Amino acid sequence: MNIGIVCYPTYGGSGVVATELGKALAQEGHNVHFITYSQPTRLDFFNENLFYHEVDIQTYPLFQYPPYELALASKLVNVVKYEKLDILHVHYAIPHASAAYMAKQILATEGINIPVITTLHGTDITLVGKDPTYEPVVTFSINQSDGITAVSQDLKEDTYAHFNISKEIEVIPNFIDLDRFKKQKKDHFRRAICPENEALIIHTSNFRKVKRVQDVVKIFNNIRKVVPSKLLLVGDGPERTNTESLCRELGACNDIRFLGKLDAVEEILSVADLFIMPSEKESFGLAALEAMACEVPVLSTNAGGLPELNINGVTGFTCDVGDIEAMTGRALEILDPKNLGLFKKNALNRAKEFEIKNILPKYESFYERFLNKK
Ligand code: GMT
Repeated sequence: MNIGIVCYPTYGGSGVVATELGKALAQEGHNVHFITYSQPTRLDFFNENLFYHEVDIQTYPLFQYPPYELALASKLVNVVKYEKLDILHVHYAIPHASAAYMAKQILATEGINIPVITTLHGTDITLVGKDPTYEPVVTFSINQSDGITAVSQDLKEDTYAHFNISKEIEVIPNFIDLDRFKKQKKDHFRRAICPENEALIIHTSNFRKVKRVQDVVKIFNNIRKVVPSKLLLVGDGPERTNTESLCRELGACNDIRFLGKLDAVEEILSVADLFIMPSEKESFGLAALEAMACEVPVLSTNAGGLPELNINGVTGFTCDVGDIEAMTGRALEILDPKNLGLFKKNALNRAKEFEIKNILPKYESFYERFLNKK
């Protein structure tokens, strides 16, 4: 197949999933064309089946906001026509689904029928999409997609609850590359971070409000009073400064390290004992899956799709959003040496269910359904 993929190319779960999906499809022999405003971060090598088309955004003094959606739609028309694409797969509804709709209409005037698949990732529905600023366009463009997928059952239900969607939404969960995300021997890291063999706790995110990073610090501050431990915070974003202030207020700075945006996060995950994800909303929780693949149990909230990934009492625990006391108790239960080994083993076994080779065929057969209708 000749497949076009549209996504956000920077750091962020939806862009990572889209890029990894494209790479895996290319390995299966499909031609994959990425159409985005800059080179996706994980697309930094040569593969004969992978192509990249940059969307040019023209500025003009009249434009306070350059119309990216129009530039994207025009680029899609060109790429579909000249690269003879069979299908367009857009990740994150805003503005990709409506740009794809516009391109589809333009191509139809030339007798070209391009099926459009939209994958909903989370905030395009739960935070941004349902805001009245965007809702009518989001509803319309989701309904106009030929196929719709969501990364969890919860996100599917949320979409039906908040938008007037007339089509079937297929749940295809996110996936993991176990060749990259696996426990590696990095004992020297562990010795450097935890010289007294303290427990090692980790959180990775984009430090947006929805991630509740300050809850991580509060839970950790309780844990370290019972079990000697260290906390690594990976990532960066708007809540970083407030989180640093909280660490200072709690007098916990010596036990907490901010590592910033790390590419090789699997190396640090390899030496961790517990991953904390206290998100207010989380459609899937890709970062938690990455931790589980490296044999790290997860303490998360029960928000969104998290309980579909993190099995309460098996791969870790799920608690109510903001319940710091409950989360502290559960963290101590996981870290108890008589439990930790089993939680680690269960986390890995659960991650294996999401291995890319199990999920890729689901996308391929989903595409086929719409190609056959062409
Ligand atoms: O979590 C974010 O802020 C980034 C966001 C995105 O769109 O890149 O992540 C969403 O998509 C990921 C990939 O499908 C999911 O694993 C995340 O759970 C989801 N984030 C939220 O729902 C908050």
